[in-house]
Amino acid sequence: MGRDEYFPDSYLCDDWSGLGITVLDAADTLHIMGLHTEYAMARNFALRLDITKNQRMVSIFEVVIRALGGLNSAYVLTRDPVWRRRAIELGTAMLPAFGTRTGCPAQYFRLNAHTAALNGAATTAADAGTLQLEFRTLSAMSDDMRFAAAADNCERALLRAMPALSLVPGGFNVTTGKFFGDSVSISGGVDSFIEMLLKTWIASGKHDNVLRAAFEHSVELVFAQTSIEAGGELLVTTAKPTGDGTTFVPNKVMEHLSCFFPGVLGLAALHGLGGGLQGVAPTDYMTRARRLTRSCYAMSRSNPHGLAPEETDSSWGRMFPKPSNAHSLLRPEIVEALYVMHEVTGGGGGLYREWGRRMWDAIEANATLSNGRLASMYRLNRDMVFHGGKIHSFVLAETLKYFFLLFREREDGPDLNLTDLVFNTEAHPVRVMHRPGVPDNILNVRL
Ligand code: DMJ
Repeated sequence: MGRDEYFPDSYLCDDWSGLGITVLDAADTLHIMGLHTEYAMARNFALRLDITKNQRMVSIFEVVIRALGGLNSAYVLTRDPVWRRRAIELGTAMLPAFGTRTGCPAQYFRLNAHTAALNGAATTAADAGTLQLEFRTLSAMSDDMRFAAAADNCERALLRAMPALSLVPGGFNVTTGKFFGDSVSISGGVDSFIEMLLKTWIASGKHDNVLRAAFEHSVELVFAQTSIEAGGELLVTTAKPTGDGTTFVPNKVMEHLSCFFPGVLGLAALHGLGGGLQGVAPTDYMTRARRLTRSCYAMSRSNPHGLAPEETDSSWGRMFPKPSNAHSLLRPEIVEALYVMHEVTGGGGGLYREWGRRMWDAIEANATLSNGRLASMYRLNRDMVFHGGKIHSFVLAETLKYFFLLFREREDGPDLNLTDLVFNTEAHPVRVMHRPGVPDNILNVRL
């Protein structure tokens, strides 16, 4: 126990961070599911974990969303000080990374290094723009404002650099403070930057209106620049600029990663944006969220195996797994959308559970090995698939958690309603509310 991620068909492990990522990422899932023995093992692991001597070169983004997010949530849900202790150590190990010219960390950083020495200034909007919620939460947990101040400073650099007339391209240079890239989309590299504009606004007690305005503006640009209709579905894809750079031509390929977006729109509507929950106009968030959730679910029906591939291509009038990316890592985004839509629609007449049931049945039937472990699936575009690769920690942190929450009755287990909490991009919940006496734009996380 304690290696990062495992290969389900062997005893091999992947160990890229030395933090036992799967354990930290899964601890709150174990608590929420009431798996007491496994939760106690995870806690015991955290008790013995020495973060202060770890000098691995890691992706700041992955460590923040999975390890710090996991530690924060485990503390918020259980109040057990061991999680807080480790979260503070981990945040401290990462703080020097913010010492760049813009205040945003480079993509990779050596833990516990004392300078932000760069081995490349290029990062992405998502990498740099998905730190604020976790570091603000850590400040609330520790009463040490350095964490929130560092992440807020970076977020300001990103907001200053956002182009007025187009979605942010994926790349961001932490030295020049400029975005770069030759296409726009809301998939990998951009996704959680947009997600966190909304969620950090909610977590600020809805006071940090710069974040709200940036989110609302981005939503309109998503539909103006990257969305298409194909085969009766509404899709969000990748678009290239033409001419003067203000007109965009979207392709017909949709990424699984982009399916975080309907859930985000549903959550925004729950919090009163885009016409609110009652919105029925075509451009209201709820209308768009319903349509996009259906399209995301359709990705799982794009092949006879019932799992959604990394990418689908709708160039032939209906969705097919894109041959070069026809595998499933059991990613969470579609079931995440089903869960949020189930919650915000008061059950949605059972529709989202029914879709979730079919997706779960396909996982049980097709993505489970004879040893009972889940496995990624390759070649969903063919009749014969094969299993392989590792199980990413997000399968336990997110995919299984969202399936569980979709099917559980609200009164079973911790109260996780979407009005009082937000899930970070890795499905780690923190409770939110304005804290009197604390400046609105710094910290409003209720613990
Ligand atoms: C997760 O680690 C997070 O949701 C992240 O924002 C992007 N996607 C993976 C899972 O697909």
